[in-house]
Amino acid sequence: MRVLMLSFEYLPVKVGGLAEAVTSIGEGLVELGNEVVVFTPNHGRNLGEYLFSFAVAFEGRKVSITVRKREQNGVAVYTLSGDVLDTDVYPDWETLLRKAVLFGKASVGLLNSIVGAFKPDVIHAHDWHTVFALGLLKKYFQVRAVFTVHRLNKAKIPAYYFHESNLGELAPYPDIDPEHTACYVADAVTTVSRSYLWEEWGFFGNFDGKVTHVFNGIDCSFWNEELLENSNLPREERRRRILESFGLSDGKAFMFIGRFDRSQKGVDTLLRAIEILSSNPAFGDMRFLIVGKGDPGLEAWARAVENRFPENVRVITDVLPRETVRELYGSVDFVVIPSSFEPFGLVQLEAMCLGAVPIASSVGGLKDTIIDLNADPENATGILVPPRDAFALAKAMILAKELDEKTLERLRENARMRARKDFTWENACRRYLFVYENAVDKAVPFLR
Ligand code: NHF
Repeated sequence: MRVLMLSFEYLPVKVGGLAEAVTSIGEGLVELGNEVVVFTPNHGRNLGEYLFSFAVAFEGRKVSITVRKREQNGVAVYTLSGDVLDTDVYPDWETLLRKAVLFGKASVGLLNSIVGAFKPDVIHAHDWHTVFALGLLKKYFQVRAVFTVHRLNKAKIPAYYFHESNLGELAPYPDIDPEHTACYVADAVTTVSRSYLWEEWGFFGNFDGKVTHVFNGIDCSFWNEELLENSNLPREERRRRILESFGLSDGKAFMFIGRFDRSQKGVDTLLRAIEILSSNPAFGDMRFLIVGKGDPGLEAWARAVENRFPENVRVITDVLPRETVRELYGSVDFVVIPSSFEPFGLVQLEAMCLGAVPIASSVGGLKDTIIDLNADPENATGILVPPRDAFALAKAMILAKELDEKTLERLRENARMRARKDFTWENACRRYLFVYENAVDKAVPFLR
């Protein structure tokens, strides 16, 4: 099949998990013998070779759009440059809306120029920023369209932006939910885990009959224990060395890695859990590596916890290279993922590939990928706890700390197998192909 993908992120341009997911889907589809073209904004990066320029009408003036193209692992990536298309990936809200509109208009001009050589069988758009591109391409080229929600944004935007895009017919009200509109326009809608689909059924239920889930995957060739610097050393020795490098003595090591935000990633729940644990005798043997940054209030709280418990806690606010993160996963005992919600989550699978046992909230993709020790001890791959519950998390961490080596080894082995077999990008791509062909099972039978 010829697949045209629309996305604001494509590697190496990465802000969150979106870039990894879209790039892996593109490359996975190529590996299965499909032709994949990506349209993405230039974001001021100038990657690839200059191809041509054209003008589009935007906000009552003419804007010159420059097209660049690169081949990346078999995928043809076209970038669109000019005016607001060259800001940061996600600039301030108003500029972002204007950027999404201009991306839509420029995408029409670009497909118009290349359609003789590449007429897509399907357009696959990712997240709400592509709503105008999706609407316009669907309108002018009448191609089957699939829209994937990687994370619901739940914003409303003024109808004006649809009028400016020549999509007034999609804006009957003054305030429009762009995700709802994208799902309405698309012939099929997907999201990245089954539990997220169910948790957000209040939204997705509006598209009952054309919505389903397609799980993301994980690239275990990179997240691989054999590639660790000290892969020959026993795990406890790697842990001891890593903790020492942070100025900590040895102990059971728990790691958090992620954005410090108040709505999703739950570092606040972890900090509260550490405070609760501090009065427990088990605390003396527990070490916490907290990696990430973001909300200044949360960073200050994390620093305060570190200052209060200097023997137990280290906060690392540097952006770490992927290779360093791999070393950490390959050395710590547990990775804590206390998200309030998680469409899919990648951290748990990265950890599972590298033998760090996940302790995670029982939500979204975390719930779908992790088999809980209490629910199914034989097949377990980690421990699930209720979200936003610091007491439950503290209790689970004590339970985890007390686990014997045999149980831990079983958890690690189950987790490795599950990540490698069940959550491959190849599986994801095969299922997307069914969605493209309208041959996939619909959501409802899945949910029952
Ligand atoms: O893995 C890629 C990512 C997900 O849970 C993640 C999220 C955004 O929040 O699909 O998108």
